[in-house]
Amino acid sequence: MNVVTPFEGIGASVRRKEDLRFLSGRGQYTDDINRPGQTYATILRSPHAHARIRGIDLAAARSMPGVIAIFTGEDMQGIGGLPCGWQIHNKDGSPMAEPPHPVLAQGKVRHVGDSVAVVIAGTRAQARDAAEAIEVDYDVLPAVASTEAAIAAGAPVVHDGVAGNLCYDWHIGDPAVNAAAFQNAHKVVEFELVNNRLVPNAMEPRAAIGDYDPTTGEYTLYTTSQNPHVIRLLMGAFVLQLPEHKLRVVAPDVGGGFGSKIFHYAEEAIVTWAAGKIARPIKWTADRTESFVTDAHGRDHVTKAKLALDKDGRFLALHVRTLANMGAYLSTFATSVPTYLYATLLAGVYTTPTIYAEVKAVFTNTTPVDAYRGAGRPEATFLLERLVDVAAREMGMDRVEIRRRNFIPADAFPYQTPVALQYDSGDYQATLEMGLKSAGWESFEQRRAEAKARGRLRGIGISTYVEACGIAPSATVGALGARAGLYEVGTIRVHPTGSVTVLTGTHSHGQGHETTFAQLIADRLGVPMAQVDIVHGDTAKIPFGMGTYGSRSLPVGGTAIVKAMDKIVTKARKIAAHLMEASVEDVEFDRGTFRVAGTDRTKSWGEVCLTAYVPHNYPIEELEPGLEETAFYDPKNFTYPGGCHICEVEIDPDTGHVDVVNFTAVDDVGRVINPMIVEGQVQGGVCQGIGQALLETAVYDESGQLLSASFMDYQMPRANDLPPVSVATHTTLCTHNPLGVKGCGEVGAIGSPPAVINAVVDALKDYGVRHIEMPATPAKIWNIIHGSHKLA
Ligand code: MCN
Repeated sequence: MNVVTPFEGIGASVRRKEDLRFLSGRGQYTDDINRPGQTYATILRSPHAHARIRGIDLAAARSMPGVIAIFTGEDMQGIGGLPCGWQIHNKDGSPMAEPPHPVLAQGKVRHVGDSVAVVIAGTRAQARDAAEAIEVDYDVLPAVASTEAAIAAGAPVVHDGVAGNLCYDWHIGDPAVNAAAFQNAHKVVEFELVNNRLVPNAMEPRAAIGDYDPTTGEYTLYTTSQNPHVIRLLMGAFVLQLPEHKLRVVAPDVGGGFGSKIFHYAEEAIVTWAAGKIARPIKWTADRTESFVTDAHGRDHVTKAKLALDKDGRFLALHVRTLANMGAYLSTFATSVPTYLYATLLAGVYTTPTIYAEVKAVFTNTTPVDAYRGAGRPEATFLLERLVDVAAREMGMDRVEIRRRNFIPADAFPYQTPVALQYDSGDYQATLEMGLKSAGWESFEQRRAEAKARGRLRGIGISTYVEACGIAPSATVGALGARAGLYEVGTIRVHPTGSVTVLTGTHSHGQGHETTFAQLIADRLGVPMAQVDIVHGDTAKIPFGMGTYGSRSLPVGGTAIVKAMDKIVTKARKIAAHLMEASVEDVEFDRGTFRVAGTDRTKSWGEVCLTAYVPHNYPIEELEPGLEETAFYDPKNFTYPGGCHICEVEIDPDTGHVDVVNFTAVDDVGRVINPMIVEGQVQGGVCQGIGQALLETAVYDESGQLLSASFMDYQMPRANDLPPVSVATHTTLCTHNPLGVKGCGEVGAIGSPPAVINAVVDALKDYGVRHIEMPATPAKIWNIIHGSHKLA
């Protein structure tokens, strides 16, 4: 029992424990759950982007077969709106505009897909049929869909009382210092770009089941969430105003989230509230089209930037103006994305002495926009890494050399950036050199020439990045406007036979926590992984938790588990000392064995655990029986993964199609717990980055219709779009958590898009291309090649 063989601890590429369940079809997703007496809900959604509701006629729908109840916004008038979790302040110190976000529309709809009514019936088909029979009298209003149009004079107003559709006008940095630095520049490179809007598209669409027990007054919500405790907090405190002990939120297996399942969505509140009204369980499951128009979208920035350089190519100053689209309502964490997750990352891996960034967030008649894998950090990285490439070209410098010249040196950590963050560790030069070697950078021109001989255009692109994750110190985020703490919770329950149950406040929906967290236990306590269960996703079982996003689960949730283990070991050593009649100071513990230092007197983990629960001959006055401990951990800082991504592409000039032929990622994610899982996480993120760079984009027409609202029109990456992704790690330890770990869940999506576009621009260098907006579709590229220029 005590000897862990083969090695399953930190650093072992152990296969994922959870995969047996998933691969054998035994996963338990929300839609797999059925409650006795269950009914089905369909949400009637607005077909218009902006309209006043003159009236809703429910008569025909009410008489349809199987209909149990229909509710509209009028029925939910006493219910609170969906809250925004982060308050931003304007430049002048005034708070942002925070218009209400009703659960069901109150008199007006503001985006296609806005929820108008809920129909509850005996079957899903009956609910759908009845929803179609509802007559809504809409007074259609002019809509505004594009980010830039939202602040143009005379634009339709999304929310009465929000002038100019401006949610906030925020800034960071000292504008005067910044302006002065531009005066001394040898060269100023100006650049504009769009960060394209993405639709998340997790494999499992969102779903929710509301249940109510009239005998106890308890509500249960089963939901596809990344953070059940946060949903309970927001829904209980703000929307339904229920005491938390009467509300249980269960997030069972979840088929991917990528950020889109962090937020508290209307449907969760609707089914929970309505279950109380009809005293029967209600299930709602989104179809794919519904997901396209209701899952919070990602990115959608329009940016103007300028970079000042001295004659040697050293960065003197960066100035950034960004417009960020919030969509029609403020989704839970939307406001923090273009501010504290974007603008604070604009130093990147460089020593730029002064940075000034101004961010205006605007409302439009589109689906709300919020965090999507990387959230803010991909937008910052894309801007910087494109800008650096453009600057290199315009300075006549080598793309690698300009980066080397401006890197924060490895001996400069901790490094205070001019945009608030203090990076604790990193070695950007080392990851760059590893990346160049692994990608065969030096021999690239030969490959370009060979490709040219075959009539293909070959290019190579590089991106060097840093990101901030492991979110975050509660005091810091609280001072910046977060309305929640961002600590994490871990409970270790050691059973009498020595097996272990871990309760964690994070949620695994593809990240492999059931494996890597069990590895932490195996490594420290010496308990084989097969005897360790990781429990997550149920507010009735886990004391509390802030959930999974911002690659925080290992750095924050994993550390809470380590802290709980510290407490377990402290108590277990006391028990061992008692058993061995030794002083506790003399008892050492190493992976399952307690030993009196310098002797051969030992006690096994199993003996000590049994004694804790069978306390015969036990100093019961001094030591409570049992072996279970809980720890809350609030980190001192973010963690700062960084690295180098290199992409190689070939373009077919006849079609404009881009083949990604090679992708190299070298990432510093601190100490690696499970190299295989880290590799998978990086590869998954890189696939999403390639999707953003080459394929995906949400297209709205002027009236606010989402034209790309199905897989026919929104191009997700498929296997043949993706190259083999070579992943390597280079470790600098995080200095403020005991494991030395940094998050890895988003790095792939953060580093990759600029590497891809830099490669595409490089492949097209003979055509005078300065920039190409994402996605770099065949049509855009064909037009570049066959427009004013011909293939050389
Ligand atoms: N890990 C490790 N060693 C490290 C860092 C991490 O072994 N140095 C392991 C962790 O123990 C964990 C996994 O890698 O098993 C990811 O850890 P972490 O970086 O802490 O990220 P989170 O678990 O908090 O996951 C969140 C992150 C985010 S923000 C998005 S978005 C995302 C992602 O993870 N969504 C995903 N990866 C995803 N993967 C899948 N399959 N599905 C999603 O929805």
